[in-house]
Amino acid sequence: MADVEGFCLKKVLVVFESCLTEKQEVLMDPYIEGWKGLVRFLNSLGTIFSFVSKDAVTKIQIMENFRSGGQQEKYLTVQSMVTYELASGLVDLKNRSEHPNSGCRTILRLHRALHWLQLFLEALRTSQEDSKTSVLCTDSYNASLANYHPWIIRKAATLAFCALPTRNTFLENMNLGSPEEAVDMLGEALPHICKVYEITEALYAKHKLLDLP
Ligand code: 1PW
Repeated sequence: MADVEGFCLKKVLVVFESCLTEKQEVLMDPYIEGWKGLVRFLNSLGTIFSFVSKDAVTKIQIMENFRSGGQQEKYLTVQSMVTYELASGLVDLKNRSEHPNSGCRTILRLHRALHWLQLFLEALRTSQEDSKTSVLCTDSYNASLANYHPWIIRKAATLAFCALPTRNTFLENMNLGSPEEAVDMLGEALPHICKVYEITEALYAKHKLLDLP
């Protein structure tokens, strides 16, 4: 299943399954690991996507620093991070000033991007063979992440999507076997990403963190 670079999207997607604890908390380390895999996937789509992955890399690095820093145990789960950062006044709630790179706002950005990925892969999974990936990707982007991006980023992102390969090439690039096998795997793996997304969304909604600057 792995190609020469050892990339396999299935491995990436199953990592998100291991994010959830019995108490339905989201573990930070596999979340970060899953994102690193998504970045490898993005980079495999061509250099045109490097501007997209670059920001994700920066944000992954911020979270890794928390996980190796002095307060690392506070960042064991997304839940413990929210509790700790809010209780310690480490989150800029109105304007980005004293704590420009809090864990809460950084995870929020990745969380929104994960929603886009989820919508896109779901659209890909359920699309007809002759569907255009650029259209599926643009539609899912416009329905999610685009709402948080300024015009210039929306423009650049939409341009990059035009370079996406055809649906079948795209599915084959995932190294999951035939396009049909790739579609089956997505059907199995996407619910795990959805679950992680929903739990994070509910947590952020509960603490009114969905609009962090
Ligand atoms: C093929 C489908 C792949 C979906 C993977 C998702 C990766 C998403 C990264 C999008 C990044 C676009 C350029 C960066 C924009 C940032 O300004 C923005 N970051 C995100 C992740 O949306 C907001 O971060 P900021 O500027 O508030 O620190």
